[in-house]
Amino acid sequence: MNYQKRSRRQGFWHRQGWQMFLPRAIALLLAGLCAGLCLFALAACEPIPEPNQMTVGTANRLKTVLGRGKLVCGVSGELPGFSFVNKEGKYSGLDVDICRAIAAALFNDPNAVQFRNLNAKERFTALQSGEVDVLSRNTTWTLSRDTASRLAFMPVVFYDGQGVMVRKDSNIKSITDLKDADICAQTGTTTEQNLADQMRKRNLTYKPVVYEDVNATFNAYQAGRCAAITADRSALVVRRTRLSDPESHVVLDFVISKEPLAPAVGDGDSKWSDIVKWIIFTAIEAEDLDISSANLATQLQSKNAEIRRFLGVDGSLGKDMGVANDFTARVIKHIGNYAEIYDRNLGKDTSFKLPRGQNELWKNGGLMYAPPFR
Ligand SMILES: N[C@@H](CCC(=O)N[C@@H](CS)C(=O)NCC(=O)O)C(=O)O
Repeated sequence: MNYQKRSRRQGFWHRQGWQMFLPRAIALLLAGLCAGLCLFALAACEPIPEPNQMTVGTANRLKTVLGRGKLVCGVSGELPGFSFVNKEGKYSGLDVDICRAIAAALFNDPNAVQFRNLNAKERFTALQSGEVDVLSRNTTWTLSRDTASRLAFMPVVFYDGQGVMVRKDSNIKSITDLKDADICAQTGTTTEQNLADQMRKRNLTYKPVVYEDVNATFNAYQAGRCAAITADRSALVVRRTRLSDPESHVVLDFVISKEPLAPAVGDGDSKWSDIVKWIIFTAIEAEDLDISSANLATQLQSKNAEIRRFLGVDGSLGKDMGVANDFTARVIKHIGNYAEIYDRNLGKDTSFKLPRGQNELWKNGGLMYAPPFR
């Protein structure tokens, strides 16, 4: 009785002698096998993230971009002056140049960019899912996009406002003249909501005629399906030039909203957002310091401490941020300063000839301002 009790208490692991060795070895083997199988099962059951999901949120987007050897940039591709792809597949525009500036800073190669055309509706999902590294697509910075849509907005690259285009012979001169009009607009934009707010404020009824595609929206206006079309003013100015009879249309003087257009990156990767942010500020600061692609070689020899630090000749601003110390010089060499970017895409060197207006530097009465590079 005593024996039985003891042996049961000591149990399997406490038996002595070779008779007891065999079951212990089998048990150890089984335990090992079981642990191995469990680990295997765990690895198999763990959802393997899609390559694009792996880099969202807290992940290291810089590492992904550098590893890939090129930047994936979401643009419209349909908006001359901002992002437009011609028949030869060549991209141009202010938004395109922002993508190229990032590639220049990271790879010393402005062409290390793969562009993705995104319409208004698709653009945020493409960023949230990690399909694009940056969204550079005439996108208005708003509170809900910044927070609920989980984007991180970068510095504003174009201060815009919503406008209205009509036929010159239409007698529509002001917003009140739009009473009971059919008004064309693109869905998935801030445009629809702004129009509704402005019309409600004045107790004016109207009929929104909306399309998901920008070409469908402008074609509908051209075909006379609406008396007016509303969009960002810059977009109206550039798209007007593509109508079959531009001179018969006018972009009215008034502006009904604030549309600060800014690139965006996904939320939660502050290293990546810092890098993109300071690459954009580089173009503005270069204009502020009178450094352009034309005089860069001379400016690199400057004795001015501010210029030397900015261009990475002295100090370690770039290196400390995790990029090449001469990242600013790379941007200026390949893309130029903000004035050069503006002039060649929207300003005096183009057929649009958009005045700088609010997009002048702060010291010239505009809103373009870069914090100190120090
Ligand atoms: N800035 C506004 C409007 C942006 C927008 O998508 N505008 C249209 C109308 S011109 C456009 O660019 N469409 C081009 C496209 O869908 O590719 C926003 O962020 O919502």
